[in-house]
Amino acid sequence: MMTSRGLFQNEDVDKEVGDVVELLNPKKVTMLHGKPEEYEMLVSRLLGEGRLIKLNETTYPNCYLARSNPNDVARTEQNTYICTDSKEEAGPTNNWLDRREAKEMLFKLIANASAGKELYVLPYVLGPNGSEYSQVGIEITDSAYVAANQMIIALVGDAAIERLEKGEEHVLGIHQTMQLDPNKRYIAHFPKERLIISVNTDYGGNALLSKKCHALRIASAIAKEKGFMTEHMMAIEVTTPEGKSYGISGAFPSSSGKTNLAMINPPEDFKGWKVRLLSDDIIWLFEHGGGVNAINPEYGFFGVAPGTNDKTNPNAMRSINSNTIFTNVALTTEIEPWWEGLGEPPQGLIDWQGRSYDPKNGPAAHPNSRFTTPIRQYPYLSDKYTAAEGMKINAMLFGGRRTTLVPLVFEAYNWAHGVLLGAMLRAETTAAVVGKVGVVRNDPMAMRPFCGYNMADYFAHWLKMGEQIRDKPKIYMINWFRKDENGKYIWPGFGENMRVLKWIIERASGGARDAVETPIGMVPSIESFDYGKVSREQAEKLLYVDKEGWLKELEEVKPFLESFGERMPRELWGEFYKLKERLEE
Ligand code: GTP
Ligand code: SPV
Ligand code: MN
Repeated sequence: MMTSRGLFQNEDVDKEVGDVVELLNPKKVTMLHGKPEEYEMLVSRLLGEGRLIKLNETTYPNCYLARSNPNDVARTEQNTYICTDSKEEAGPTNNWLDRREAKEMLFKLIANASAGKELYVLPYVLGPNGSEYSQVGIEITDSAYVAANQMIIALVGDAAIERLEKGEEHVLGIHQTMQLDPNKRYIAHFPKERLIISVNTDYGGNALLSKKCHALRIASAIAKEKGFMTEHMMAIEVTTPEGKSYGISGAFPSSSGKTNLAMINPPEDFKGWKVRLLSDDIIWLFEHGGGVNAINPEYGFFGVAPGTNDKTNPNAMRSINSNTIFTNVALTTEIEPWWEGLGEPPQGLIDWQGRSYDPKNGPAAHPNSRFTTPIRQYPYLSDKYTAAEGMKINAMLFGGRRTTLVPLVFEAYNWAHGVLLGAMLRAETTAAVVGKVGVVRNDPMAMRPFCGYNMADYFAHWLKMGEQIRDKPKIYMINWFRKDENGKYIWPGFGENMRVLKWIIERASGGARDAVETPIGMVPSIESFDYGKVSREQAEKLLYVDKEGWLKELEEVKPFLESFGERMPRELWGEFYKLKERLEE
């Protein structure tokens, strides 16, 4: 048996990690210090095993294709657990396990799981190193694929080791590939223990533990204790031609437009406007100077490939053509990555499962295929990205895929009304999670799968934060996904979303843009709204408030809100009934 001590000088951390290593019983342990040679070592191992395919070095330098086991291509929420003392603490939206029983069961399951394998220890920092809001974690994994991806999406190595040696509080994540058996798959979170155990999966949010598991689920529980917020939000800094900057964040469910809005390329007629990216998926928010500021915990993108092209997202296309790991995309005869949205499928295409492409087998790239890319490659990164105090947020957006009912944009009357709109968010499911796609479900604040405690307490936490923040961001609901009778999107989206951001900025800064008071909130008046390419008739449709439809929506949302029972904040019910009354008038 190899020695499992001496990885860290700090005795507590050394024992904590050493005990896990001993239990997993690998043939070798490698600590990753964040060096380029280590990334190359992981890649060459994966190439040797056939787990990675090297892409065209001329057109895609240092890029690779990975193919997942077809049973392991998206997050599996049915296997995701919050492990606490009582089910009440996890709430009705989470799967729950007793934390003591779960720990015992899982530690039994992972005993000797790394036998004969190499284990990687990845200490990492989330957030700007040096920011008091940054956090440290350690992921222990037997997957070189996971380790390589982690080296892109978190700050792996010495910066974290230094902080761990000083005894800083941290999150420990244990990941074991095992047999990828979907029936024994567990993504288990222990907020009290600051522990994550993920087994029988090797994919994305299930296995890259710094992302959804740490930066959202565990960090959300820490945030509730310490008085900050962790959100499934993108964030950008928009600068007007007059040189005024506005921070805008947006929570949209998985695969519903965060990365694309974060990378927005303003249309031609937006001369002098600038957009800079802070985050494409997750932010942590805290009170700062009377307002609220955000930092991005992440160091890389793990973004959806299909739909990305030079028209929809030219800035992404410029960022992902080097130093990128593509997972589950298709492969051309030029040894370049390909996915739906890039035009006609080229001759000789190989699909995401390595078969000759045949439309009978479904799309060439998996609908949840992704790119893993260092954030520093993004050409328009905000200079606030590295700032310890982060970026001020002036407006927050909630939105999701809704074919009908929800207008293109409207403004909440106040913070509590906005929190209700967030709590009432419903959206069509996507390929980012295993299950039926296109089914409308409740996804409050786009956080349903990512809240590490009872969501009723999460709503209360939002209300409490509102009391602490004097200069509150305005809250908006948006919907890019309305469809016409033929099932076609009415709003062109992408760059055109800039027109909506412009209206929001003028509203949020107390500007002159006209708005109509409606029961659901302030809606742009058709005269004042710059709807760009769509016809006036279509724009009217997109801004229409269907009172009957909203009353039905309230009826449908009510049982969901009731499922939280007595824990549901009264103030939100108050807002709910005020909204209902306005609709009935
Ligand atoms: P996660 O990484 O899963 O959290 O997703 P995300 O919210 O970052 O979603 P992303 O921006 O990657 O978009 C997912 C899909 O929606 C892609 O196929 C995009 O092309 C498509 N999409 C994004 N924005 C728009 C839009 O404004 N209109 C339309 N019609 N589609 C969009
Ligand atoms: C999401 O599902 O919201 C993602 C992808 O951003 S994953 O990292 O797999 O969770
Ligand atoms: Mn996401």
